[in-house]
Amino acid sequence: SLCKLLTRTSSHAEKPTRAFRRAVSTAGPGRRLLLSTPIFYANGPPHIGHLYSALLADALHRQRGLRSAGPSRLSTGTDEHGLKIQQAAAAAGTSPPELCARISALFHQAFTQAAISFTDFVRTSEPRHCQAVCHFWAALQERGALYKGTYEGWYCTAEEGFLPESQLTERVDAQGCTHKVSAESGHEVHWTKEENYMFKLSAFQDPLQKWLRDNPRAISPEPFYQRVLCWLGEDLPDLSISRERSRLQWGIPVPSDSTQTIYVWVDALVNYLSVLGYPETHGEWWPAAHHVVGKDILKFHAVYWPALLMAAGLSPPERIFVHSHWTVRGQKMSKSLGNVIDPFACNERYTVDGFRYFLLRQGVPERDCDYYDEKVVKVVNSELADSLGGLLNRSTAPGINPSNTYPCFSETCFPKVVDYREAEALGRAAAEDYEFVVSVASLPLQVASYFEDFQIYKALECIALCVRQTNGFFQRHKPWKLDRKDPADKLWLDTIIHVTLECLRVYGTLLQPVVPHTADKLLSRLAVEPEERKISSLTFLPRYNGKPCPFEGRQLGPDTGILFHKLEKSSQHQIENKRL
Ligand code: ME8
Repeated sequence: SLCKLLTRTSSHAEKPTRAFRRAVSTAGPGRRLLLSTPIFYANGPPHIGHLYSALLADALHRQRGLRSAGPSRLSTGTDEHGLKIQQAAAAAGTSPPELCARISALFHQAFTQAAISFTDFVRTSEPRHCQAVCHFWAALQERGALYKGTYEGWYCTAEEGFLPESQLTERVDAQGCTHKVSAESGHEVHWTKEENYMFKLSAFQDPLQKWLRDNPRAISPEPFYQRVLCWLGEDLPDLSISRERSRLQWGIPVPSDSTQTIYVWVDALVNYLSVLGYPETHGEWWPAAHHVVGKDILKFHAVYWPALLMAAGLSPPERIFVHSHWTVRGQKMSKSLGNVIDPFACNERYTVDGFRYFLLRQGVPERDCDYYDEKVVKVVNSELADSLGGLLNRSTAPGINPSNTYPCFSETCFPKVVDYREAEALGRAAAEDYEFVVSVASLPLQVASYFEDFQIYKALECIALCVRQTNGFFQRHKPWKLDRKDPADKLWLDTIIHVTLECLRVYGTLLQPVVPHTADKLLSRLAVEPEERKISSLTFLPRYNGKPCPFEGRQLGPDTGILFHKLEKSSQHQIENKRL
């Protein structure tokens, strides 16, 4: 195949090929997979950080569907119990159920609007979830993982957890009073003493270490894997997993002891099982689960959750994908700073695909990323409107392609060569055209490998680079200067357009998980039928290898409109969350 021939001459194709084989071997056809986002606290409306988590999971989910890798589900939802919600409802002068219903609906709406392809939306106040949590609790108890103990320590309501002295600092308020606060979040902590159920977390230090050592890809990207290994090297105290009901009524009661409420984190984590029908049908899916989480909740997912699962007789999830945070003009997003960015307003202003593209293209899981409006306009205009849209426009313009068809490729103009330094003497394509075609041919594998490693931004970077190269190819040969009436020129003109459309077809196919509407528009314009849009059956330039190209001679799609309208630069500095 072209791919084989070309990858032999391309050193950078080595890595994706290996990674892709690994991807195929661990995720073979028919294999089920649950992808998940965290479930979000129903104490405030969604912001772009929440949307980012959902987009990452959505892109993985859509990409998997296009690879025909097997049935997959994408779960998301809202986390509705706990002191935090109880207090937020009181502050808003409403009841917890009313607050949760309202906020949960906003998350549902935001994700639907952003074309998140979720298959399950779970609310922890639903009976199916409460039943799953009770069953999970009973499993922990039956297996001897729980005991009753008196717990005292500094409790942080905002983080819903006890914090050790090492994670605290002091803050002096305007009145000169000193308060103990969490060093990480800055939220105040209170000394709390109560009788709780304790989970024997300390007993899982060795099993957790072994699990990670045996599964080096369990937590990605690598720095987060190392961080978890580091935590597991330190003391791992037992965990308090219930609260006195007198202090916390808004939660699930401990099944055998109504004076206690189940700790909100145990409650929340079980959502990944309740969406799978635990305790009845989860076995058909679990442990094939990939959790997308923010770095703030890494310990809960990479230490507590696997330990709880092992204690309940289940396996840890297969993979945990961790991402960092969006800041706004260098500051943490927070309601008190009033700089929370509203996803509804962003989708409206930048379009759904424009904003999806921006977040996934600019978000780097390993490090925090800064958001500002001018950057969105710049990235989206240059890459979606100018580079990709411009390329489609130029290569399908009536002046260039009057028959409005997918033109034919000519082997005479672009002959198959072993050493492309000789190319120019044989046909009309130059050595750099062969090099460019090599990079497009290796793109699908490269993109698959980046998705597999949770580096979607790198996949998009590679695609953007190839789009630029295709524009360069088109520009270099100035097809508008060729004479369609001259038979030799016509062959070459058609070949230039054919190669360009083949490239666009590859980009459209690979971009489907990220910009589904734009990709659909692009592929429809290229007359690519829905069943021809799978990544698994993507071929590039088959005519180069003497194979037939099903698109050759096809009439192009009727929608000749602009692929992506340029966004207007705005004088308004920031989209603020009007809902707050
Ligand atoms: O922690 N940038 O819910 P939560 C990027 N209910 N992502 C961000 C972000 C930012 N600035 N801020 C938040 C909870 N996120 C629990 C989870 S799961 C069983 C229970 C995203 O509403 C990121 O994914 O505080 C983070 O982990 C999550 O929202 C926290 O959402």
